[in-house]
Amino acid sequence: SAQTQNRKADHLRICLDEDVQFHTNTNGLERYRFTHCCLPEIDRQDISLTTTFLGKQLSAPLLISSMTGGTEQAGIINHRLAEVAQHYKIAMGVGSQRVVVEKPQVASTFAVRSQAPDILLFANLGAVQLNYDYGLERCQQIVDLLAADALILHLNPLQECIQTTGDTNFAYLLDKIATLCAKLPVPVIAKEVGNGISGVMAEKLLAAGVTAIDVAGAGGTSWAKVESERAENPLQRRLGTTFADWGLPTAECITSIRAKFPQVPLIASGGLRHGLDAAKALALGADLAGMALPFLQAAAESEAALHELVEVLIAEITTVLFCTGNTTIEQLKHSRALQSLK
Ligand code: FMN
Repeated sequence: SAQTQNRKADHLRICLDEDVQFHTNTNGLERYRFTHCCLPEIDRQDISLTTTFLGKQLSAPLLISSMTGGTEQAGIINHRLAEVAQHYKIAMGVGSQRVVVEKPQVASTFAVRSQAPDILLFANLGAVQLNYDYGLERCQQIVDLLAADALILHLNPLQECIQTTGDTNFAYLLDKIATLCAKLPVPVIAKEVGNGISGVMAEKLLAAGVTAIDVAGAGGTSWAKVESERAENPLQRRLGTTFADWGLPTAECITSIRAKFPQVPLIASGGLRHGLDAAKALALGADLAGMALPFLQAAAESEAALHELVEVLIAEITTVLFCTGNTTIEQLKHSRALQSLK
């Protein structure tokens, strides 16, 4: 557990101080452009970003992606994130809760529900832990700690390859996910960590009983790079460098999953860096837009920086709606305002 805590501390430090983003591979959204409407004929004040996801109302289709917990600094960050999520009524995830099961005294660094009673809140665990002694009981414990609305199971095969003592037994995991989905009373969301979920894999996960997908595609934070920075042996450092740009661009994941599954609750994340990216992802069919690194950077700075970030994101999405002549996110999605450039 000391090892798990050190890893969490390293992740925050590396993500805040080093260049950890994809370089050559992008989120794919630059291949799209909104058709500008020179005469929207709506009042900008009438625009509403209100959205419903997994039965809960949000004031904007935004998610603070799963990041941290388990150390003092992580606790401060989670509590700042929860405060801003509650203030703006947006969704939030916490980082992997494996550390709590190993070390129950760090529970308070995750326990943000009392501070954010109304938000859509996601628990988090690596799916591979289901092959390492995690079953229904521990998953329920993780959900209960947050009074979470859903459990995110993250899929991170590449990250585990580059971690010094990574958990790389992914055999028969889909069956275990299916068993968990059948028994856990809250919905399960399958999420990557920045390498993307293809249409084919989404189909398998949904057939296993997963309720929603968060694509967490390529183009933003590269976990191969993060783990390469902290890897102890040269082979893994080199693996991380070689695979720094591996993965499916976020835009491709969204379009391929949406084409197969018109109704499935779908989260876009991975390399979204402003409200224009978020709006493009929504227009491509996502229901929520998630961001990790931008929220971490703001949270490390101050609560004021976090509030400013959310206000900017809301203003940017609102401006897209205004300049495409749409009053709601639902209208935007059906507007065909987004054009593919190739
Ligand atoms: N994803 C998880 O599902 N569980 C985690 O515990 C987790 N820890 C993270 C820690 C940090 C410091 C950051 C920056 C990201 C973490 N992620 C984790 C991945 C993010 O949720 C997200 O999928 C990924 O960073 C891509 O989004 P981005 O480009 O907006 O950063």
